[in-house]
Amino acid sequence: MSYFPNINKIKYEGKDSKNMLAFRHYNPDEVINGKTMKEHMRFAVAYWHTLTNTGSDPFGAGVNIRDWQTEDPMQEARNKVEANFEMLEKLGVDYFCFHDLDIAPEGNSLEEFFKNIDEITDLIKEKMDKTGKKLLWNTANMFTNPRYVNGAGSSPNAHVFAYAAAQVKKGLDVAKKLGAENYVFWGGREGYETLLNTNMHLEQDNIARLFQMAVDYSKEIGYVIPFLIEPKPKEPSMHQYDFDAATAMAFLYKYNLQDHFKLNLEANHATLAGHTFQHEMRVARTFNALGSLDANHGELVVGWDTDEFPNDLMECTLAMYELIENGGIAPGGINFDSKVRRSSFEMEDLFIAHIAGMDTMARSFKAAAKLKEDGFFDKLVAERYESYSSGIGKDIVDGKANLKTLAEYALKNGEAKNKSSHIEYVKSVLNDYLV
Ligand code: XLS
Ligand code: NI
Ligand code: NI
Repeated sequence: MSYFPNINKIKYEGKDSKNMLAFRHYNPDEVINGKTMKEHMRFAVAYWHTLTNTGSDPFGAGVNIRDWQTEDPMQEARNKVEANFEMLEKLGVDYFCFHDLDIAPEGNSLEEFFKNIDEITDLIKEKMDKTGKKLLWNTANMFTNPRYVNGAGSSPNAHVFAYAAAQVKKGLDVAKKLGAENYVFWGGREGYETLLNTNMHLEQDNIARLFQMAVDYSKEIGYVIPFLIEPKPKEPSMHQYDFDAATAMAFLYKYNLQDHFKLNLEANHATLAGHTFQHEMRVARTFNALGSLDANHGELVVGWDTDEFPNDLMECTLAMYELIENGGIAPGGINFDSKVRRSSFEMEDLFIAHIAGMDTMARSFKAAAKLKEDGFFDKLVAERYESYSSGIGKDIVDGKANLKTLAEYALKNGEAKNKSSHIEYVKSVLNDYLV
């Protein structure tokens, strides 16, 4: 059974190709700095946007043509497994990611949900064994079901907390069964709608308790992989507790979870928080906590989590530079938490959009590698902080200075002189790397 009978394995045809179903920039076998592009990028397909999303929005019904949809939810779930592996195979992408709810219907009880998950993960495992495709991460959807109206780990209702715990436990069992390389927590409803009736202290303590239970359980079942928090400032909550990378790190340190958790950073969540993707990655790197990436792009004019396929070369190049500085992204990857626009409703748009996203990331990676090779930023930074490599600056960095010695220095040496950064020129030359 094929869902894309007219699409063959996507090939690299070079930048002059006019074929929408070919890579123009992403050549999986191209070697840069001793590794293939495929090894650098570790691309993943997001199950929810690709196989589950219907294209509905708050003002309109679903529009996407998806041949795997049927009346019987379990049959549809099986169909989606077929379609997922066909896409991975034809795109030449090695990884995928899912929420429990993306792969299996909930049925009428938790028991039935778990039974459905068991059946579908058996099928997924069979396919993985056959194709060598891998699970970058899985997660539990603890935001769609009405029970999570007030949150999951942060719910004021302990019975709901227990449900969340059950889903996380199952999620970790599934991670072990399928050899997931990471496990993600995105807390869409782990926040508040209003502080008027909220016990913020208890809610945050409880989220940390749930995380600690996950750490404990992963040790118990002998399957220890990086846990990843995915920060987002808001939407659907008015305020989400893991607002951004810095807030998430403060949380992890407060609850002594920093050794078990890293961050899964999403471009669109960064801009929702009033940051850039580059900023979020840089903050994570300063904590040695860059775990994985959700690649997408937010339409700033619209202002919500539009989850567009990456298309902004500057944004992605600066992000790929952080990735290179991080020494790569493994065991994380670049997951396309991206969905086709509502007007791109045909089946083959799923391919066209992934190809475009992969091309954008590949171009950006190459530009970033060149920036690194040329020492573009390294030179700028070295020059800018030069005063710390000798004399009084070196004393400060080495911990040999104090307020008295510095006051003496300042009194003796007169007014400090600053240098212009010529930043306009820097940005102009940076643009040259993008084309
Ligand atoms: C939503 C999030 C979500 C996570 C996984 O905004 O990006 O899709 O990646 O729960
Ligand atoms: Ni995401
Ligand atoms: Ni998102």
